[in-house]
Amino acid sequence: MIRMFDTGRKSVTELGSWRMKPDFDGVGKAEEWYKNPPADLRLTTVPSCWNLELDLFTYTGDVWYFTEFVAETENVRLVFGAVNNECDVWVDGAPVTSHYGAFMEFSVKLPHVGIGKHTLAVRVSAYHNLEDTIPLERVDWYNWGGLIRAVELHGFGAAEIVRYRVYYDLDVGARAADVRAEITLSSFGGAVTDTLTFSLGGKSVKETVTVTGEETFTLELGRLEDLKLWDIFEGNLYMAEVTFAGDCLRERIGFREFRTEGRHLMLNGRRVELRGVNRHEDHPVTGFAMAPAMIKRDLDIIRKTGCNMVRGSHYPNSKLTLDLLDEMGFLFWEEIPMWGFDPAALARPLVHQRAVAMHHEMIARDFNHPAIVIWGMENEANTGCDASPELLKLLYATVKGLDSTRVVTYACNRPQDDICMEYCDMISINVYPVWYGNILNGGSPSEPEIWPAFIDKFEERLISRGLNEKPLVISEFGVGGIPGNNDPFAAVRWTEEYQEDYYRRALPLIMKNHRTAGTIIWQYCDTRSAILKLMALQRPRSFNNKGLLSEYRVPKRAWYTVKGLYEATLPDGIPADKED
Ligand code: ADA
Repeated sequence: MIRMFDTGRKSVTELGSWRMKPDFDGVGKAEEWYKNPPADLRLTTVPSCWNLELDLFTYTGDVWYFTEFVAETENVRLVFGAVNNECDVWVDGAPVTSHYGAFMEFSVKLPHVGIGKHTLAVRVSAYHNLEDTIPLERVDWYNWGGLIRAVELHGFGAAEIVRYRVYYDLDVGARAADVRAEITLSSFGGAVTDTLTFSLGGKSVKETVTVTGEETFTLELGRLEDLKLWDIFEGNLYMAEVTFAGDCLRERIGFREFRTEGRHLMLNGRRVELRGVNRHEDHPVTGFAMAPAMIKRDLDIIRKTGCNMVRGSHYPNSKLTLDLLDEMGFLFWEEIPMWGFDPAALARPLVHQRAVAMHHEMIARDFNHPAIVIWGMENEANTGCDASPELLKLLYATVKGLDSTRVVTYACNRPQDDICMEYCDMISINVYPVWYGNILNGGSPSEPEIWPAFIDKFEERLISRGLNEKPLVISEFGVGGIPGNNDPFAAVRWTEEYQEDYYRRALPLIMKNHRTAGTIIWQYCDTRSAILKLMALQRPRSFNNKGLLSEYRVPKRAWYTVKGLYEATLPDGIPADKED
């Protein structure tokens, strides 16, 4: 997986060349394709999304992938960047692992696999239902199936560094931090004794440890002084390196403090506000498997838009994206793909189990990234129903238990009947008062000027529930404008002029409102939507057209307006006319 730095691991091979076959009749397992692949395989490259094969656009059943790898070491680990959505993996015809859930990295350890050539078979299913999959089948994006991120072979000696987390207590004023690392090691069989080292910022700590199986060790590095803090547009990063038994792993760390203080968001001791866009990691010609240069260009455009943050709607992004966000100094909100759950789905134990597992995986992969300042637990679930508080209580406790250093939230689209807002640090609401009807009076047409009254009414509700001392972020809002549909004389729904007019009138009102701590526009660019009856009627061209840019990243009229308003507030996002 391409990263913005050398991870230090000596033996890593990306498995990019594969053959595949859609299993239209679902016979692959019975016919043991994992042992005897069928003869009529097609060529493919990985990462990729199979729906972009010319005949598989709407296919969501099983697809089998086959390749070979050469192990140059006795012990290896196969690392899957992300597979959408569910898969089984076989090596040399024997099952080695299964995994549920796209957008999450997972891996399988293969001790004593044997130096030489091996076969690898993967059955992938992009099946989603309306009951207990995460996400459900009903989403507002295109759920491209496949081996959507890189597959890698990592080689080892007797043991490996599985992962590590760097913790620090930062004294912002003194620019100094007390640092420790929690390092998870694993042996490939028997006890392995060696020196474990952890180095960061010119300091190093060593300890001789013995590992049998998988174990976690804590190493205290002590105090680092004269730090350059990580901040908005100041991607000050420090390389943290761990070595053990011939293995080495590097990650980049940034020192910063992001927290809530009453209704404010605080970065490195000062108040900041979020000026962001929601971004899907998606492009019509690659689906989720966006090439590095495309991702970099998206972030350059987002920087030009005047944003200081990005919400990774609605799933964990690629590691490269996170590296770039770290380096460019963007604040980032990362979330699991739990979107639009209804009361019945919210009550299902399997949903709870899957949501918890996804938070574990997301945080295990991404804990060290300084850009991530917010964890999102879900998006637009029915948080007014009885089943919701129990789940959010569980997820909030899970996330806080895994990481107490970040702000935790969920995006709520029913501000007036939500009953869960005690289970978050920051209140985030997705509201489309003009586009989908007037939230205040039940659906009558309204104008962008509705915003202050809407926020006041919501604030009254927060006060009545004793929840008004938390920051409030408008995590989604926007209207559709079809690219190239211009009419300055009739600026009606779906024209670029209508969309531009909305932001020109609404955005300053939301930004300067005393109660808001941020605005995250829906959305960065147009994205292909699911092909479901429900969506098709509201999604001309089969796209969600609320992008500031088209799906090919061409700015619409609204982009220029948002850019002007956002840029004037940079870097901290606080407008000059902010109300007290
Ligand atoms: C929701 C949802 C987005 C998108 C948006 C819209 O807020 O979270 O994914 O569907 O609505 O365009 O309606």
